[in-house]
Amino acid sequence: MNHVLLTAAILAAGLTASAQRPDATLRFNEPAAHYQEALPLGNGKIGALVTGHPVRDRIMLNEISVWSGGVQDADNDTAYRILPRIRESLLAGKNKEAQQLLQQYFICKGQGSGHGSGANVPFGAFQTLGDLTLQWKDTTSPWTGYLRTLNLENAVARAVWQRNGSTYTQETIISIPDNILAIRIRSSRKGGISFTAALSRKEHATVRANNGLLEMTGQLPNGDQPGLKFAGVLQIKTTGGKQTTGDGVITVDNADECLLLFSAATDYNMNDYTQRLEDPLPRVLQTVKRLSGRTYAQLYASQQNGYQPLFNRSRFRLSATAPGTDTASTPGRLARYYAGEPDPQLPVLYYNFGRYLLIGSSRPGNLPANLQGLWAPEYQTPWNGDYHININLQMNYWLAPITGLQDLSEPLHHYIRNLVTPGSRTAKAYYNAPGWVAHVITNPWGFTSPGEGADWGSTLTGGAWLCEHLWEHFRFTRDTAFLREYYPVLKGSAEFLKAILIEEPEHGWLVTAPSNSPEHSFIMPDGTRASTALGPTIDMQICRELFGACIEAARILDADAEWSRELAAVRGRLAPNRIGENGDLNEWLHDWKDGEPKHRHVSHAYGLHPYDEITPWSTPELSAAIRETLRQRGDDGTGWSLAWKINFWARLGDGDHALTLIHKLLRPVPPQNPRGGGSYPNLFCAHPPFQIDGNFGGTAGIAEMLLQSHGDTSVIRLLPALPGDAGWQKGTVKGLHARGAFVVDMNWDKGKITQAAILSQKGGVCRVLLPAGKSVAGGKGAVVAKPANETRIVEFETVKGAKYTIQ
Ligand code: FUC
Repeated sequence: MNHVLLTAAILAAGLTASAQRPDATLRFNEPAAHYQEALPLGNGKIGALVTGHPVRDRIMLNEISVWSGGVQDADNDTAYRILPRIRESLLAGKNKEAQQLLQQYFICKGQGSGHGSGANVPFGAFQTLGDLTLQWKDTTSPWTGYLRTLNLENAVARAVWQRNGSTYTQETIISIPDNILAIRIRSSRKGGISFTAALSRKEHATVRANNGLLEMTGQLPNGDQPGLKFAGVLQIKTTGGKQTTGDGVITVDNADECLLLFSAATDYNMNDYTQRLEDPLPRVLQTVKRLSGRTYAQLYASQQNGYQPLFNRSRFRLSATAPGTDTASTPGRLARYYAGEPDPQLPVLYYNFGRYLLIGSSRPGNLPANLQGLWAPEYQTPWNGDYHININLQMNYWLAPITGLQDLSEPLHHYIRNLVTPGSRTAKAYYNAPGWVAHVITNPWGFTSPGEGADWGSTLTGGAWLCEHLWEHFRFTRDTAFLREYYPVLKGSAEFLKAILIEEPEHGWLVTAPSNSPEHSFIMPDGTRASTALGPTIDMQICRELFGACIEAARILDADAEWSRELAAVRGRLAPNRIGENGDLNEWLHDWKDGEPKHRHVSHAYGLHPYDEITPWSTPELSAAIRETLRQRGDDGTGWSLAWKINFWARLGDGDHALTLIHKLLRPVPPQNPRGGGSYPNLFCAHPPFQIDGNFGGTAGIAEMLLQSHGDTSVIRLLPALPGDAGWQKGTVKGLHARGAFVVDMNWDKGKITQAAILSQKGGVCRVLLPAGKSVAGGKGAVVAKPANETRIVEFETVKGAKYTIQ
């Protein structure tokens, strides 16, 4: 590429190279050839992946509720009868036999997830809505000076290029308040814009031109039941030139400027997924018509009002820069960073991108972010793009409370609540138990049965793990009304677990049965390989966490005193964490060998993160055992596995090791030949394939390196895991949240806090690990904690709305 031309193009577009913050811009010198190079935009409902091609531009469209399949009864109603036999086998140490029984009688009815290919079975799949393509009339002249950026500060995807002496600028936004995708195309030469726009979908859709608009409508497969209906509408407004509609296309000739508006909806009913809304087309037409009088500037202004307040709640900045990173392409930066060149702004960009993606894929009133957020160009999205609850959906939301986006967890909370009714049926069918259960795979149609493979699909603590997010929401916000509202969900999950626990023969501990440690297998001393087990460590940790949360919640809400006493007694009898012969934490009740020593799930470290019963300061021995477990597992893994490990090392207070994992997470993965975990050119996390959990988990991990507030007393720890790397020694972060409803801003230099401020949102006691030599001053300047020679925990009563300064 001619450098002079590139500079000219940038200047023509009113940008300067240095105006692009390396910590807030994704940048490419080419159009996207793969979706993992495209620029994602979203408002939590509509999503787009923009390729920005000057000849054949493809914008991949999504709507978060575009799910095939539908409500089904997948519970095997007589399964509970076999439960005693399964348990007997487990108690007799015949795990393989138990697993065979499980596979035979204790899986879901029907085809389950369709072995991950469920698009055309009742489970369904999250699918693309279709494509918007812009076929430019001029297919032959070359283009130069190409630049494509995604600016995370204003959520604008922009492509600029020169062709035939004209500079073209294409800007795309998706507005949160207006629920519209808007593309503005400009040409510096009058009459320079000629293209044909089409909406398309390979299956189950019809496109027609109607009154100058393009309408795409369709209905997805759901066996012999009616499937979900969807609709998308495109309108193009042109300045100059002319516009004609043809057979399912709109053609624009010689326009000076164009504004494309697109909106979409389905008949998925958020209030009751067993029912359908009315036909979505009239609703979408109404949205497009209502907005058709607006200029791009007006739409942009309203989009900024929707987006910026969310994005700006938290900013993380490192002072160090590396030359050239403000003009280098994102894939170029990934390659150089992985080769060991410094680019301290790249992890910051990752942090900003993670928050950007959550704002784009999770919006109150909608479904939660799925395995791909809401960006899926596929018809058979990998793993159905579903809601896996043995790590993945949970990981999607770890970043929300810490990075100031907790209100965007509402879709998750709503989703969890929706699992209660079907989960109660599943609890009866399989365990003859009260309360509710959800296993491993779930969908927006209320699927809570075990999956079709006993080895992976029957972990019975998926729903209970989700409950952690309800409790953590309370810990972060101290919102008692929320706790009251969701307490029955927590309680129902605890009631289920309490009812299904059995005594194991050796110590009389209470354990779950049958369950497994997510997707892992063990080798028993006699050489038996299996997955089905009594009381895998993670289950026990989840029980302790949930029961503890329920006991505490009942106390706060002044409810269920008797039940909560019973629960406390049961909690005390749960199988404890145990350290094995090799110094690592046991993953199962016994010190069995790992089926796969490098397995991606490190489920038994759940007690360290996300749960916090194990910490370096309260349980140093267990903490050391997890360190050993992590050493044995190694530093490689799928994308989300690497992300989880960042969080583990941050909680272990080892910033250097956390940075090693960040480095791995940023390993460039080519879309054409993806192998091993890392990042695609557009920073989408590569499992591979693309899975967004790694983006969100990685962002949460970075936040955990900067601020922690877990553990019994929720002590706020500033920079608990700052790496020794030169690039991290000076920085600022604002808007990180701590448990207890505190918001923390801080600056550091030479790796040490220079100043911090803690805003108390709700009042109450604040505990901080105060660095040596620092004091805390209250709102009116009064010193509430004096400096000391050593780092220590100080505790002070706060006033709601007041800010406390550490300096
Ligand atoms: C979990 C993981 C897999 C994959 C799938 C979607 O089951 O074990 O690696 O991420 O979810």
